[in-house]
Amino acid sequence: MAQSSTSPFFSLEELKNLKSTSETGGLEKVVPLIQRKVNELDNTELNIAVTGETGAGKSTFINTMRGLRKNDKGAAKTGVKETTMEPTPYPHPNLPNVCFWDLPGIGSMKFPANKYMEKMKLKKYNFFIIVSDTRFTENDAKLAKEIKQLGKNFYFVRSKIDNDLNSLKMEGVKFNTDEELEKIRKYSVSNLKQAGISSPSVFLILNFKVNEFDFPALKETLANNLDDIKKQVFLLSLQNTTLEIIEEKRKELVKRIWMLAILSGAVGAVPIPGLSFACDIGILMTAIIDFRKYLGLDDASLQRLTIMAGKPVEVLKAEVKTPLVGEISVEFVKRMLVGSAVDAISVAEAVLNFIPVIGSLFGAGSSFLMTYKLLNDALNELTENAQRVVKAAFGTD
Ligand SMILES: Nc1nc2c(ncn2[C@@H]2O[C@H](COP(=O)(O)OP(=O)(O)OP(=O)(O)O)[C@@H](O)[C@H]2O)c(=O)[nH]1
Ligand SMILES: [Mg+2]
Repeated sequence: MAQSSTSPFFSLEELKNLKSTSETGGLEKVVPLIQRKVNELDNTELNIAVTGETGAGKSTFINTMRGLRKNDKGAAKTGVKETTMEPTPYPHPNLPNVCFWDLPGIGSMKFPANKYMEKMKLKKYNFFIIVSDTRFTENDAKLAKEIKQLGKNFYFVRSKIDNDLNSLKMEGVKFNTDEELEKIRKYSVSNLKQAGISSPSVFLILNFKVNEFDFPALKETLANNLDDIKKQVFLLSLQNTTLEIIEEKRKELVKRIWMLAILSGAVGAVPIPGLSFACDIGILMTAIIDFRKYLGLDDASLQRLTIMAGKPVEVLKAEVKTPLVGEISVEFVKRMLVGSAVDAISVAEAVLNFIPVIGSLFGAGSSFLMTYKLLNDALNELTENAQRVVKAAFGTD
């Protein structure tokens, strides 16, 4: 049973619990359990602290992670001397639960390091990014040790790699880029080791190029070190800059479909006038609207991608060929349901065999199955569109 490879959002333990609850109390008894799980996702907060010395590139990094450039609405100010000594929150434009916090570097404070730790309330952050555009300082290391004491993760980011390479070019030096990068990495690591960090990993990035140097590896590492729900939220917040990111998002959204389908199945029979089966249209409409936002197909996301990719928005919009980005009305979803109904029965057996625990909860033709089928189709269609957009944006395959 390839249960873990499809990873429905519930653990086996939870499924067994759902099953026994429904057997003793009826399906309606499981609704609050599932609703709680759905809410857990929507309410999960992720607070990411970005710190480092003045001018290191913190604000630029935060903007890039949010898919923004300095002149965009809501972007953090860059290239100016920060005057605020307070942590400044920058919520993600699509997922405001994901928040980046701009923290002044310890060195920029007029008070001693231990006061800094106190004032910055380090406990509230899920993990820390420590940025430097030159060498990491004693202060950076001191902060990392403090973070470690709190049992949290920290990541060293060496920004402005382009400047290093440009300087070599200007000096007329013949060089091999990979070798130079390795030198910078070794130098940064030995810096940090000297300052007492045992095995630091350093990510070399250029803040304006999300697909170059260690930027992709950084995002992957950040995601992989988060627990299930936080990982999902983080992944969904990433801008669609590679096909891999889209695939990761798709996998997370499949988990969501399972949950919504179970919810719909359990809330059950909301009869739909004109249709021969029951389904919760509200769940479907909300899911489609959410999915296209997570997959970067809403207008605002496309606009942001335009800026990142340096391509006109028309070029990206031309790749979006699905009515799913239009207005999602009750009538629209009904038409989709009618279209899905025919083959829903044919997938019924496959799905129900695949997840026997759920299969025994819901029958063929149920609201569970219709929701599962319709959202899967919608997700596949949106994913294909998102893939075309990212190819057009970055010319990748
Ligand atoms: N070439 C290059 N310039 C960068 C990079 N990242 C940031 N910059 C520039 O470096 C300058 C400082 O960047 P900020 O993001 O404002 O730095 P900061 O750490 O927020 O600075 P403070 O808020 O003053 O502490 C700006 O002019 C940025 O455009 C990079 O990766 N490469
Ligand atoms: Mg700044």
